[in-house]
Order: sequence, then structure tokens, then C-alpha cells
Amino acid sequence: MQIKKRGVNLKKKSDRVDTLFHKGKVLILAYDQGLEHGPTDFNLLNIDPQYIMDVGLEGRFSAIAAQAGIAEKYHVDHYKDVPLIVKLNGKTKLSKEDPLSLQHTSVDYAEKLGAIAVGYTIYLGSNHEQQMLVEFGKICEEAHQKGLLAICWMYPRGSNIQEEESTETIAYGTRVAMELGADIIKIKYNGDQEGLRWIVKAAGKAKVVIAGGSKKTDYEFMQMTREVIDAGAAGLAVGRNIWQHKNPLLMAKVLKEIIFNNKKPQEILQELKNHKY
Ligand code: FBP
Repeated sequence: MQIKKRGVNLKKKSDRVDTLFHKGKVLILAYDQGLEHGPTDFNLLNIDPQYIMDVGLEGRFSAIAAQAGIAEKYHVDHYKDVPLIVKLNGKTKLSKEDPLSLQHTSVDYAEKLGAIAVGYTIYLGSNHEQQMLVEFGKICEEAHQKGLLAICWMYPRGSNIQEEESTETIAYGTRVAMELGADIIKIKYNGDQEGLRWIVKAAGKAKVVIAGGSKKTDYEFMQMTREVIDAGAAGLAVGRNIWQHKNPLLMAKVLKEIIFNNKKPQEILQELKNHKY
């Protein structure tokens, strides 16, 4: 994979697009699970944000997505070579109410931290969705004025949602995010490849990236990646399937072969047998 210009001294949105995307594709490392899930996802290695920064840097990820507290303490010195996405909201899993996740970090501060993009989760269908829609709309406006990209984690959830992962619900969410101004929309993949093609259409010029979910076998994850790329997704924003892996750098290489070099999982397995990586 040809490495492109990276770094954070960028002024225009198009510069940020060029930094993040390679051949129109991305592989983002997500590390906001400590806030969303608690430390339960972690082991002694990956609980340390320093480890994740090393994985992000050595794995040449397109970007790392994290909360501001992690960014300000760990995305420093040479780690700034990995493009940064700062999450502006977040909620714990402790409240059992309809989900509401409000902005706690400003676009201004994300920019000061060197972010090329800001991230925000919307729980579409929650009784509180209106607050999140309004906040995200304003965030997009502000981010775009500064030349930053706006990424929506679009997770339909709450008492008005019967099926969080139905294609129709995900397509609705994707469309909402695009109409509010998202440049990139992160969704969950429900295994319906035809449905994902429709979802990608609903996103218009916004790019669709897929969340990893809980840890799967390597082959399952490779297959899922192949399927979503073939359906028109721009890539992945993945956490656990990388940093819970015993060899995250190898997994990153394998996923990059699928995403950027259009390889098939079988082909990669053969190459692994031949010690190509
Ligand atoms: P994973 O690849 O580990 O699933 O991370 C993707 C992600 O979107 C994280 O950014 C976020 O913390 C988490 O999933 C939230 O998922 P949920 O709300 O479904 O638990």
C-alpha cells in the first residue's frame, strides 16, 4: 500500500479527505469502548491507550478515533503521525433509560488537539433523538466551517426501535446522518449484503463505514470485510477485532489487503501459508 502524506497541519476539508482516504477507502481504529462499555472489553495490554497508539502507528491505520482525554494524553509526539478523530459525545452503559448522549467536547478543542475529524453518536429512535439530531447538525456546520470532517456513529436504539439492525432502520439512520451533514457514517452490518448496497445509496456522497462488533474469528471477520466492501462500504471503523487480537498488526495487514488491494480472504489465507506477511 502506497503511504500518503499524513499529519495534522491541514486547513481545508479536502486536505482532510486526502489524509483519511486512500483509494477512496479507510481503516479506522476505534478506541472509545472504555467509556461506552467500561474496561470489561480490555485485558492488561489493551487497557493501556499507549498500546493502542502503537498499534495505530505501526499498523498504519487511516486514523484513530478516541475521546479527548485519551487524545490529549496519548496522541502526542510522534503518535501525531496517525490522523486523529475526536469523539464529541459518549455515554456509559449504566443508564437503562432511552439513550441520550450529549456533546461534552467542543469542535474547537478537537481541532486544537489536531483532529482531522470529529465523531458523534446518534441514537435514532430514542425518545431523546431530537436533542442529538440538533447537536449533530450544529457540529457538522461548525466542523465544516473549520475544514474538519464530521463522522456520525449512527446507532438506532431506544423504545421506538423494534429492530435495531433491520436494513430499513439502518438505511433510515444513514439517510438522516447524511442529510444532517455527515461526511462519514458508521453503521453496524446486519449481514444483508443487498441491503447494504441500498444503505450506501441512501448515504449519497457521504461514505459508509462499518463497525466491527464483538470479537469474531479471523476468517469470519475477513469475510465480513470482503462483503461490505463489495457492497460499496468505504471501509471499517473497528476496535475489538483489532486490539483484542493476539496479533493486531497482522490483522491490520490482512484487512488492508482486502480494503485497499481488493484481495479475497481465500487468497490471503494462501499467502499467509506462504508466509507472505
Ligand atoms: P467495535 O469495533 O469494538 O465494535 O467498536 C465500534 C464501536 O462503534 C465503538 O466505536 C463504540 O464504542 C462501540 O462500537 C459502541 O457499540 P455499542 O453501543 O453497540 O456497544
